[in-house]
Amino acid sequence: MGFNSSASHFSLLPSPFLMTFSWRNDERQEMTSKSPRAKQQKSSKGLFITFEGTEGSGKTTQCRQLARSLRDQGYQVLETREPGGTPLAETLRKLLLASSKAQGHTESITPACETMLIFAARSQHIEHVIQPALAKGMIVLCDRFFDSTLAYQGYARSLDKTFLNNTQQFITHGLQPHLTFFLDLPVQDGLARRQHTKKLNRLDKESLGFHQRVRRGFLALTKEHPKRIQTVDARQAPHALTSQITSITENVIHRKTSLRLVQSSPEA
Ligand code: ATM
Repeated sequence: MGFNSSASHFSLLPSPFLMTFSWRNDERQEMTSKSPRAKQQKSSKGLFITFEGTEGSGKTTQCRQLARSLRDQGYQVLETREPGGTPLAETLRKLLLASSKAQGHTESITPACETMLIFAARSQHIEHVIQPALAKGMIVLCDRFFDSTLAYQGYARSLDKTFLNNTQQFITHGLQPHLTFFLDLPVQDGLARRQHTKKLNRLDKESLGFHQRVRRGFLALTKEHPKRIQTVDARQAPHALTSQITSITENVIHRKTSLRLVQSSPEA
């Protein structure tokens, strides 16, 4: 044969893989130790914490409680969320979460379109909000991040996880949370809580099977990243959960001596 086997292998793959392959090479070049982006990543002084969980697990409340507790200790804290966190990303969030009927049409959103809107929103969020706050030495608390993409789009929608990981690398240049809380709750308990608390969005209305695949996805991720992802039992009373989360965070702050966290000046 007049062509080598690896070239033929790639030519048989669908086009997103081909893009992924070239992004990987670009990334390798970009992240060499002398590149500006590698320096930017190394110079990040702050602490990046994410909250993950299935519907109704209470992560938004816990994120807010942790922010309050850290601010009481003098830390500068940024609370944010995904999808969203910037004006443009919040506009993309609306497109993602409203039903097509609410948007005045009947066109269903494809899994690929859903995924790309999430990554587009994340790119804006990282560049304009997360990285600048980390560079200042702030603690960034983010309600959902890339583990949600793997759980919802990867495990529940069955999109290719290698493609998702490579696209994440392409937009984040390697930025990863230092610490992630996974608030674990049986799916039916969470969905029952949700019925009472908020207007359901397009993803809330997915089938029970979908939400169960999401939870299984998160559980698989906790096994893959046992150091970064701390699983907490979301069936506990909210105040007990807050104390557990606060104590884990304080341990991480004290252990990571390389952090240069900014403190608010005491009030006069
Ligand atoms: P919250 O309900 O936690 O605000 O999140 C909005 C939705 O966005 C959530 N589903 N519901 N219901 C999960 C979904 N989402 C993804 O599908 N992929 C992602 O990467 C992120 C960040 C969120």
